[in-house]
Amino acid sequence: GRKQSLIEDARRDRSSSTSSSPGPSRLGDNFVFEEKHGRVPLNILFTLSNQKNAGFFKTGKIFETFEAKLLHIESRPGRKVKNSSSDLEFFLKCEVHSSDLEVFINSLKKVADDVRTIPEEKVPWFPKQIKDLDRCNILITKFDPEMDCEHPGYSDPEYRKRLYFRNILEIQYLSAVMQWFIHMVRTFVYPGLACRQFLDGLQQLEAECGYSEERIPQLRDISAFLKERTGFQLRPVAGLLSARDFLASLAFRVFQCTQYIRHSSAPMHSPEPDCCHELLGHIPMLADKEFAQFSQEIGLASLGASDEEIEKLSTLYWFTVEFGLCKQNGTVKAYGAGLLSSYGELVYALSNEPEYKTFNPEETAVQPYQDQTYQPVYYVSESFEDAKIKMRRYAANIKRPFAVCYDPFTCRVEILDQP
Ligand code: HBI
Ligand code: NLE
Ligand code: FE
Repeated sequence: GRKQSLIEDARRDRSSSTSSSPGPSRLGDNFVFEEKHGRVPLNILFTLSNQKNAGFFKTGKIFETFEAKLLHIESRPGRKVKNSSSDLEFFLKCEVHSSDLEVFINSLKKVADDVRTIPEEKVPWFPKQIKDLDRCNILITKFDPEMDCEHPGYSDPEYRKRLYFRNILEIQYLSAVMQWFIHMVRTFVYPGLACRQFLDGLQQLEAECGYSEERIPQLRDISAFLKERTGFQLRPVAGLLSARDFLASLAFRVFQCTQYIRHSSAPMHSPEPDCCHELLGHIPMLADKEFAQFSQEIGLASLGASDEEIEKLSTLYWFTVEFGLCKQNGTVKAYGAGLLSSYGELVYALSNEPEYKTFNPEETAVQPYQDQTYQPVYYVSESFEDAKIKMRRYAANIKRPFAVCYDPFTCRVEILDQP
């Protein structure tokens, strides 16, 4: 009936139109369709001039005729055209039978002005609630004592065997590290180099969480401790995760924590995270409210972001959470966990050898870095607060076709569409 006659109209139009107008046949190139029951998703924008407001119902008729499934509809004042009062602009999301696509659009063009289609954005999957983090499990094998002759454990078969299971069995050694570390923190060395938040956090961990020379603190206890302070919890992980998966967990205040320990021949620096790095670098910092929030905000900004944006966010994470310096009472102090857990690099970073740059997210995000040895350049922020504000501003400018909002009551991420 009516659909058939529209299709015939469209055919006639197409044969009479000149090739200078590419028309909707171009559609096919612009879309990557994922067909659902023979229907394809379509986002359409059109305007209706004030005089033609009744035209809206004509567009509705077309939707009906083509059995298009309407998913979302929105109107807003459009551009002003000459002296007419303002036009209305409509944004619609729908699903149309793929075979009808061209005719459908052409029919709309007859009753509405400025009909445009916008491609469906392809958003990478991301977790919406804590249990989805089970799917954030892409492990990256980067520092492998089996393959890499530079690895301090390469010529130690015992260590290699242990690391194969990614477990701490070297309890004695971890005790020794803790003993040395706590000593350094208590003496004048760390107070001169580490930021106040770190020293406070470590003191609390000693007083309340079983950090000591004699006892190995258990992940469950530390997790419960953090949960009470800042809502962060720990989750054991076998090694380096993909940046996307690692950052996503931060959005839920979950920190992925390695279990194995570095080789005892190189206690001062390990290129990869190990339990010394997590326990003595990250955990004291995560007990600070402001820092916890800073970490979560990086995580939230990463959800559904493009690969390029993930790369930038992970670089920002690197130069702040891992290797950040900030001023406190006029002196530069370390707040990055990669520095705090590595006495070797901590002393180097606060010597006058490396280059310092002022933290500025746009610039820092594209600074190349390596993870084999000490950093040649460190970013200094005026204060913690300053880094947080700048990072927030940066995150707000990341382009995503939606906004996310964390609900602390349900521990879920809510998605707000913003076309
Ligand atoms: N995975 N387990 C673990 N720990 C990290 O610190 C870590 C990671 N994956 C990626 C990563 N860090 C870096 O890319 C950050 O800059 C995001
Ligand atoms: N270099 C750090 C350390 O030795 O503890 C670990 C850095 C992990 C990114
Ligand atoms: Fe780390």
